[in-house]
Amino acid sequence: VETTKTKGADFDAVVIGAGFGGLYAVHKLRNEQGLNVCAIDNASDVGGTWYWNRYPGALSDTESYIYRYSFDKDLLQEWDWTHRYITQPEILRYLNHVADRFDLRRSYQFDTNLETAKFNEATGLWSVTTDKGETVTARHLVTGLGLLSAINTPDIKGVDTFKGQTIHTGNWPDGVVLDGKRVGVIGTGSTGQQVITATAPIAKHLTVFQRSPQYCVPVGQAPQSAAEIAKIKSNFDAIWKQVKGSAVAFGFEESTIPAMSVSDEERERIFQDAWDEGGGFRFMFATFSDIATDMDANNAAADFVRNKIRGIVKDPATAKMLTPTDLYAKRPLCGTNYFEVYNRDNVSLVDVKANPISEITATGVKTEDGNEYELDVLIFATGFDAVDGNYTKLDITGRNGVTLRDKWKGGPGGYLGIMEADFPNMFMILGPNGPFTNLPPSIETQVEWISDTIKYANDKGIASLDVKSETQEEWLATCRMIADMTLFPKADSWIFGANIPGKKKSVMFYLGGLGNYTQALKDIVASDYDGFVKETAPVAAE
Ligand code: FAD
Ligand code: NA7
Repeated sequence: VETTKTKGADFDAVVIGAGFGGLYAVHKLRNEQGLNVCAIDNASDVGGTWYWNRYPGALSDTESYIYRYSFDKDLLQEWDWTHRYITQPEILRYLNHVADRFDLRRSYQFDTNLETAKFNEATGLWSVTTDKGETVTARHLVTGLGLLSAINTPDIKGVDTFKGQTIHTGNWPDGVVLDGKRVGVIGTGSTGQQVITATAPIAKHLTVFQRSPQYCVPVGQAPQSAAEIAKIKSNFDAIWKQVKGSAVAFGFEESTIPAMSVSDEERERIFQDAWDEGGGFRFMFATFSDIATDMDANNAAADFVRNKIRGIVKDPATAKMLTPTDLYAKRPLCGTNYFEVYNRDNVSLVDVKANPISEITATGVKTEDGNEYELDVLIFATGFDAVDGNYTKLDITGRNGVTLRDKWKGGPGGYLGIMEADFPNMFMILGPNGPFTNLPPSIETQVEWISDTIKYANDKGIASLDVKSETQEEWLATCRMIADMTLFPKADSWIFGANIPGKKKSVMFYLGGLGNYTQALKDIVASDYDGFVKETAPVAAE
């Protein structure tokens, strides 16, 4: 029987979320530190992103061998994969296996939503209330609410009148039948491209409603042989060392060569090699060092992809609609024969920037030019209120009655993507202004730091640990400075919160790379948490 070490509290820690982040937090805090942990998720089971996003075609575009945990050597050896990239069902199976293997499920209460969390300054405890009407107290609150988890369904007139089936990709029910149906997809981001590619061969007709065309390169999906997998497995120590020391943590060395420093032929060859090898992050970061920072380099990469689109798509008018003219500075996308889809007779493309959707009717979608598209199923691949979306919809109250929602009105803050000044003992996983990478290694890095920090606080009898406002401000200034050195803020996307109507565009990531980020975390520990407010009374840990 676990006993609570925190005097006067129901639990030592409450963990929210059963994705990669929350699961690992429960393992670290409960299994390794012996803390008494209560965990909840509003889903019916573990998986997070991979529980919810069950749409056909859902795939991680991080390669299989590094879209996983690295913390357990046996787990790395025993869990197999078959292809270079893993699909949603495989990732969900993996996370279920992890939950079983580390006996994590018994700490969870599923189908339970966190509604309010309030910090009590007198006791140094968090009081957490759920939609089941339960309230529990704990010293530490760890939130793995997900950064691409709060779904965004645009408020389009008549959306409730549609008589067919309406589905958001991020809340995909089981048993959806698309075969032989007239299917509409709104959205052509990463998710839209995946669901479009998977639906085109089975739908009677697929109508794609595109607002902004996006660059897409091949993902390079292919079976991986037993020999290749064995080689990776024998090399995992070196692989993780490289991944965690790199910038984007996608398993390749980022290029150090500026695009314009080589001849036109050489540049074309390097882009072609990356196109043939596959991978969006690889195309953006392994080809040249300055595609995300230099206009000419960016344009060269963009031009290469634009030419490919013109070469692939047979109908010139459709090709033109599919060809982006803006910067190549959103999250880089990749897929399997995405542009080829538009050569099919049963697929049509509607430009809803030129002709916005005016309303959704009982039978389909109407655009402003008066055209009507009759549909049986309407799929919203319209993305997420990313990063802070799951936080600002909750009532989270810190010191002096300040709420996170109010504090982040002008755009989210966040220290290291983990903490927020005035919210002591609260630790976010993938909160605002954390690293922009392949995420499992960043999640692990954050959860390990959170776990070490909680241990530090408990060992020292620190009742409440808070980051000083000035420490946080310095971090945010760094994040803004690095973002401004890149072209990313110039493109409107979820990375800067520009995809949600009314949301203030702001810096939400540390774009300095995982290696530098990890060093920043280590420096904090080495400085004995200089830059933090440490209150020792009331002392709780026994
Ligand atoms: P999540 O997996 O999002 O888990 C958060 C959980 O918390 C969810 O189950 C949610 O329902 C629950 N929750 C939220 N609020 C509450 C509340 N108030 N009460 C109770 N429970 C709550 N990342 C990559 O690195 N590579 C990829 O290729 C990649 N592909 C992706 C493809 C898609 C379609 C999507 C949506 C995301 C992708 N991601 C990818 C990002 C992915 O979200 C992360 O890699 C990772 O799964 C995040 O794990 P997490 O535990 O932080 O959050
Ligand atoms: P994204 O990348 O935010 O894409 C959403 C798409 O939906 C994008 O094409 C949007 O067009 C489109 N959209 C959003 N609202 C509307 C309205 N009102 N009308 C028409 N079209 C609309 O989300 P994803 O789920 O694809 O990907 C998110 C991340 O998850 C991805 O990067 C991976 O990391 C996994 P817009 O471009 O805004 O014009």
